[in-house]
Amino acid sequence: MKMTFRWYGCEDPVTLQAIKQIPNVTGVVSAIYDIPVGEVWPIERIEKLKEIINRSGLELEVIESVPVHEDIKLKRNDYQRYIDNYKQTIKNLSKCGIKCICYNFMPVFDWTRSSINHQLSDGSQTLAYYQNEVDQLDPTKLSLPGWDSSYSVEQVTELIEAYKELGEEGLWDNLKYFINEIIPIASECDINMAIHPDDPPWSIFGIPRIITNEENLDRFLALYDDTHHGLALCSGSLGCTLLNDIPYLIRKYGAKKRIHFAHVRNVKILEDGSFEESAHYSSCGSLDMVDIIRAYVETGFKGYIRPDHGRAIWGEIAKPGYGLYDRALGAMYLGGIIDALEDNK
Ligand code: DNO
Repeated sequence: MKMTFRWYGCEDPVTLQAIKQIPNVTGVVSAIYDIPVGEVWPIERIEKLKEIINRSGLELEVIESVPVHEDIKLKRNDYQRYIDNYKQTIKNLSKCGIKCICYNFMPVFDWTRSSINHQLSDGSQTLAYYQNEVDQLDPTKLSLPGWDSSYSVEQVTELIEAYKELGEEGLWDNLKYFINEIIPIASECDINMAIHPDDPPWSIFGIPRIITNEENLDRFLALYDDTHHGLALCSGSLGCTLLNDIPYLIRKYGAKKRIHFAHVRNVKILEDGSFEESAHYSSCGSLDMVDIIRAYVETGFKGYIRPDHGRAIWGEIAKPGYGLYDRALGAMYLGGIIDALEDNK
C-alpha cells in the first residue's frame, strides 16, 4: 500500500514540506483546481503541478478529482464534447505518469454536511450531518468547501429539477454511457479509474444518488468488464450507515482487484442515522479500523491509501476536514496497523 495525503495545491495552508515530514507518506493526491469543470487539463499544467510536488520529495500518482460536468451526468447540451475532453484529460494525465484518477457521479452536490465546525466535547471541531438540520436546509443556498461554487441560485434550482426528473434509472443510463466511453481510453493508457461513493450514500434533497451500497456497486462494476474500472472505497462515505459492512466490501471488491484507492476515516453513527466525523482511532467512532486494514492486507491491496477527513485540533485553521494535524495522526495510526498486520502475515 502506498500512503498518500490529499493536498489542495499551492493555496493549501498545509505545505508540501509539512506533508513530507509525516513518516511513511510517500505521495500526495491533488488536482488542478482552476480549470473550469469539463475543460481539458493541458499537459504543461499537469507537468508543472507534478514538478512542484516532486521537488518536495513526494510523488503525484493519484488525481482527486477530475470532476464530471453536469451535462455528462444529465446527458444533455454539450455532453459529448465534455466526454471527449475527459478522454483527452485521461490521456494527458497518463503521459505525465498519473496512475489513478478519482472521480464521482454525484449530482450537483459533492459530500454534504449540515455543519463544518461542530464542536466535540474535547474542544475539537468536526464535520457533522444531522438529518433534522439537513431537512431544513435550502439546497439552492448551500455551499461547502470542495464543491463547484460556480453555479448561481437559479442554475442550482434548475439542475435540481432536471435531476429529479431524470431519476435513478436515468442517472444509471447516463453513467453507463460515460463509462463505456472513457474506460477503453483509461485501459489503453493503463490508468485506474476510481469512482468515489456518494457521501452520504443516500438521496439528498430529492436528487438521485446511486453509488451507495453493495447492490449498486455490483451494478456499477458490471457496467464494464475491465479492472481499470474500479472504486475509491471510502470507509467514511459508505460507512456512515451500518447497512454497509466495510471490511466485507473491501474483501469482496479487493479479491476482484477493483479497489484502486482507499479512503480511510472513521465516523460516529448516531441513533437517528445522523453522523459525526471522528478521529481515525477505532474507539472514537463506529468503524473498526483494524478490521478495515486487515481486509486490505489480506486481499493483498497494493494501491493508494490515504487518511481522510480530520477534525480541526490544536487551534489549527485549515480547510474543513483537511487540516494537517488530525490527518497526520490518522496516517500514523493507519500506518501502525498496516505494519503490525503485514508483519504478522
Ligand atoms: C471529500 C472527498 C470528496 C471526493 C470526491 C471525489 O472530502 O472525499 O470530495 O474528493 O467526491 O470525486
